[in-house]
Amino acid sequence: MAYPFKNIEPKWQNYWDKNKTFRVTEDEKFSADKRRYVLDMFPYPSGAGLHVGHPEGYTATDIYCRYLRMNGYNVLHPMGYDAFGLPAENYAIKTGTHPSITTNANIENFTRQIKALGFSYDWDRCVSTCEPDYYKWTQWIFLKLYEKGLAYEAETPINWCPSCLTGLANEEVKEGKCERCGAVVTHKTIRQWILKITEYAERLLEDLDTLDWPDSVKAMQRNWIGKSFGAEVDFEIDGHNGEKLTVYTTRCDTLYGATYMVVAPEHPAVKKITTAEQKDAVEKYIEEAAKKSDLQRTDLAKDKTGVFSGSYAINPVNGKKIPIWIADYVLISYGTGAIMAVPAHDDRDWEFAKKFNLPIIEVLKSEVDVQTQAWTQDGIHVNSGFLDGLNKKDAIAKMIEFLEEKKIGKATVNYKLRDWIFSRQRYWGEPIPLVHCPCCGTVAVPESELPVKLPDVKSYQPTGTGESPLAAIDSWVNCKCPKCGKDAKRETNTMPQWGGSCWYYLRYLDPKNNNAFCSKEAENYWMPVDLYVGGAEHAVLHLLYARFWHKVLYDCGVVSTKEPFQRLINQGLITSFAFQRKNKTLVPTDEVEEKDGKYIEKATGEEVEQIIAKMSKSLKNVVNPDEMIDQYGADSVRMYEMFMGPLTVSKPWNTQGLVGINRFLDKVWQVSEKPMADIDITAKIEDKALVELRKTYAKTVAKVTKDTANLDFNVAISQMMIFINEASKVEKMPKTMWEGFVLMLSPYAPHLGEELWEKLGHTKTNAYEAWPTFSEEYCKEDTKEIVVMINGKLRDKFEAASDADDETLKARAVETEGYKKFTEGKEIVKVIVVKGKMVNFVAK
Ligand code: ANZ
Ligand code: ZN
Repeated sequence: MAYPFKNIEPKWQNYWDKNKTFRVTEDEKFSADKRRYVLDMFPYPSGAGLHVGHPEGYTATDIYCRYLRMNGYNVLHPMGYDAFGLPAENYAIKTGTHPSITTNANIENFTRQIKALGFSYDWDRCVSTCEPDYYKWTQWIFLKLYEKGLAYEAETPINWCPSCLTGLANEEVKEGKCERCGAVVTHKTIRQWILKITEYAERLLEDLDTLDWPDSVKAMQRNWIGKSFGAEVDFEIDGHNGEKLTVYTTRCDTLYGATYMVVAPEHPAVKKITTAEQKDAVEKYIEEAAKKSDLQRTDLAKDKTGVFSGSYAINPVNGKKIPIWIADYVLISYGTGAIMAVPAHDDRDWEFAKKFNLPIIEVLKSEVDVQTQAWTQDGIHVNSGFLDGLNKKDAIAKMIEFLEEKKIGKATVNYKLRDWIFSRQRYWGEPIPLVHCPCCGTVAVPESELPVKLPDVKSYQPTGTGESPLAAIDSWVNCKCPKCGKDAKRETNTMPQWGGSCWYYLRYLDPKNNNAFCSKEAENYWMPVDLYVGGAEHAVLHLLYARFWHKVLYDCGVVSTKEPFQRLINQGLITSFAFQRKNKTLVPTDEVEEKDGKYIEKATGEEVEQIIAKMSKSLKNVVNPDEMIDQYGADSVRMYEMFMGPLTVSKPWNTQGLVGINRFLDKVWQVSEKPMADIDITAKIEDKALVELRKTYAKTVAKVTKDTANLDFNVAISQMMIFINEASKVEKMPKTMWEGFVLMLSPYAPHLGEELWEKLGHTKTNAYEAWPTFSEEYCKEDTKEIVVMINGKLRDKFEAASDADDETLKARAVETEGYKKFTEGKEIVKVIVVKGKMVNFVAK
């Protein structure tokens, strides 16, 4: 018999909604160690609706939160929407529909879908980043950054997407292409608002050590911040009256092997060092380089290009004249924008030297011939004057000492991290709350005038000139200067989507507060986030930006923790099956049929191979959660996603597996239809099947408890399946045992859990019932009946392993009802344990 999930699920969803079962407050009854903040990465409400990837992380946190509540924790578990962003705006451009209309419709759809999965969110705390009473505080935080000098305006060449017509952050450029639309990113020089994240580079790096995060994510952040220890070395330009060019190098030990120098095409010294004969060639080269992205320029695989400047520099250690080249594999934005090239020991320099026939001099004893290949590993220095005989580490130290003493260089640290280009020339984002006044310059909008609301516009089309569509609305742009009252103009740039998502976890703490982004009390009560679960794609962008803002807020004294997210877990990607032909091209799933265990492409009759791939519209292998819920129920979908494998690994969707889970829940339902018996499961039991079941139950309690706490949900589910198999065999079900099982099942399949709990005669939600416990003693094969005596009288009995030690027996005895009843108000003066027989208490 199938269980009636179609009735059960809406019933309990309504119950939770109506009773606000999961509303949570800053209740002082819970001590600090009994409070938990468990956070999901909030979704962007796209028109496509929820993806099966969303419920994976959301179910995991939901199970964990439900488990925590049943273990006496006060749990904050909120949900909201990252609602600004380009898709809604692009849709507005096409259709004229205001982005807030599409966004709100999408939010409604997402909310319906999320609620249909039975997650235990406190919906009263739901936030949406595009609401004025939310972005008021995003703007407020921006002003904090501005006041602290961490937001500045600059005319700089930025990454520019020629298709989205907007500037992009470095983090939004993937392999030289726009992360959103795939267009090749170019450079454009426009007025920008930039956040000084570089000022926090060291702290962002150091504090990673304090976090319980996946090593891979920490490594990605470390690489992104890219701290490197090196030296700056001054090279005199030959024939320029002692004028110098400074290079940055991490290998100053190789100075004797520097056979040429390279400056970036944008380097300010280029004009000065370019000789008349080389002028035309240099100018042409610079023009070409400007068209390329940084990645195209530095990629090792790319053909090296460059041009000789006509000038020479003097190598400060040996006085040799070396040519100065201009080449785009040196970036203006890193170090000093100039390098000393050591082709014998650096791959890029080697490629370049080979191409342009520059000398290659070995300065570390190499295991390869440096004329045919660079040697980049350690070695003993040769041809290096006072460094000869030293290894790399010692040679670097000695060289730095030399440079500093001669005042021609110094040890320095560099970071790859660049300041964060924070303005976007688009409509659907938070207006940057600044005013430009002809008298006072840039003026912050006073807090009392926040939020600076987004005005309605007629055309959402980006201007392409580097101005946002807001610039066209005179009535909005023209304003009075908050300082002097004269005519002024509003800043028309908006913030990137990251702005709103940088701090949403703080707004959940106190979402309706009109006087502050959140109250100090709420912040103190909940922060930091104890567990944050989301996709690995946010390893750098969102997680780095949020950490940065959090640290700024910490410095402002408005948050109490240095880091926002103490523990982070990335859920694995849910993939899907797809098919490929012999030539490796892919076939959409609906063009393939199964015949005799083989997959055949319908049109050609050829056999194709089943593979695992990302879900994609074009392959027609996207799984729609709505359909799955409709066919198998939300509890099945939740449990299946947890049963697919460990939370953090990538796993392919297979609807057959979902069917299996659905059958398991049917079996649970069938067990619940058995007669429930009042059997004391801690006493001696004769029925063999029941003794076996008790053993399994003890093991199930132990395993499900441990596995749920450790987020090993797939293993916990396996154990529950074992229990249900055993339970199917008995005639009557001991009621207390069934209650325990139902409670353990409830975080996983909450609708069914509530229904079974009600069937057992309970009248209110089981969400706050105590998590079951049961002695592991019952797992043991060989048990004895132990009697509990109080002052010589038999008061209770329990089962224990025949080899259980005195301490275990004592502990078990004091848990019995008989003990509790007959020792109440008395003092135990003596305990006598007879192994395998009895525990006798002398009470006064
Ligand atoms: C000489 C040298 C010899 C170098 C050698 C390396 C190996 P990281 O570790 O990433 O900081 N470099 C410096 N500034 C650069 C720029 N603006 N654009 C491109 N390359 C630049 O890399 C530092 C090394 O990258 C520096 O050390 C420099 O090359 C190069 F056997 O100097 B080295
Ligand atoms: Zn003014």
